[in-house]
Amino acid sequence: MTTFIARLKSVVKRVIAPVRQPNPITKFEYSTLPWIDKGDADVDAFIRQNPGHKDLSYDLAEKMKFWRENGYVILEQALQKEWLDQLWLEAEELIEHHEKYQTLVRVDLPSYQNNPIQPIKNVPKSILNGPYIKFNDFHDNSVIGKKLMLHQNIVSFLSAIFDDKVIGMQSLLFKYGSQQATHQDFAYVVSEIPSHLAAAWIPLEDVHADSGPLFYYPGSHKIDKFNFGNGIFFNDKSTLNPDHFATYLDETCQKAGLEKKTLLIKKGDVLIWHAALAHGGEKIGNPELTRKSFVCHYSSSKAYQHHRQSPNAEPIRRTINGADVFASPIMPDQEDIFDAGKTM
Ligand SMILES: O=C(O)CCC(=O)C(=O)O
Repeated sequence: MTTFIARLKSVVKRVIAPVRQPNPITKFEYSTLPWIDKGDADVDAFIRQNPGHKDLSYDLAEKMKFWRENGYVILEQALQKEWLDQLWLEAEELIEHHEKYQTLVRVDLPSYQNNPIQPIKNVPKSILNGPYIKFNDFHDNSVIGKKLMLHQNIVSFLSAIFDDKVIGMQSLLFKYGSQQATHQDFAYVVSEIPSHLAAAWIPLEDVHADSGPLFYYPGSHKIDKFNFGNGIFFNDKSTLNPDHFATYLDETCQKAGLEKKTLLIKKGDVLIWHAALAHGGEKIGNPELTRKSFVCHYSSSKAYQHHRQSPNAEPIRRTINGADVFASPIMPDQEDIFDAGKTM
């Protein structure tokens, strides 16, 4: 009898389990795409209906049309250089007196493999001053970081492509090139609607070709999504890994005839890219060369309603240029400790 019941349970499990498994997500759901990614997107009609976008350093309609086809835009000389210098000055203070600060850094070195995310005070200065470091969410600590993240020229573009209020989700600060393999951000930076995601790459100095510049494949935001074995997001249930993802993206872009471009922009310019633009960091050719940069990820108000580190709490919002960024729920006492940006 016991064996019969055990066998019956096992049959029921085999029949029921697949039914219970939610279908893995293998593409962006068409109905939830930002309007500009839909087949009938009419940029000129949008501009006519939303005439408020004035005083920008670029032609919004032209940039939006370029975005729809290529999955990125470069806004030339859109950011004040004094703001960029101030941000890097603060980064230098953060490194120099790291024992005073709690900012989290990611260390991509074998010795940190088990615990790559560390409070900055625990990481030696020699490591902080080298490659393999990403400073996480420094905008939490810095007024100028927040002002750059939600700069009018960036927010105006993003609010047009989302047709919604923009939310600054997270940021990374780099001293050297990341050398990161080809990827698309939606697999790692997950908003509640995965297609409602974009990023800005802000150089804090002119980019040198040997410093490990960012590379990207224009048009790659339209290729079929990679399946990690459990859908389009990479997590602990995935059976394939970021190396497989990179190989798939490089091969698929090559087969589709998409050109690989290197980002050699100047301080003051900004690159904004689509959730699904394939991109990565080139190998560093000259280890003496820095590639100081600030990378911000964004979503829309509809798609990002709670801070990822506190999904059940109402976020504390800071509003700049009509866009929001949520205060850190884990380090409230570290918010805006670098406040020189207040008077800039
Ligand atoms: O700056 C880089 O080299 C890579 C940044 C990046 O790929 C990202 O933040 O998604």
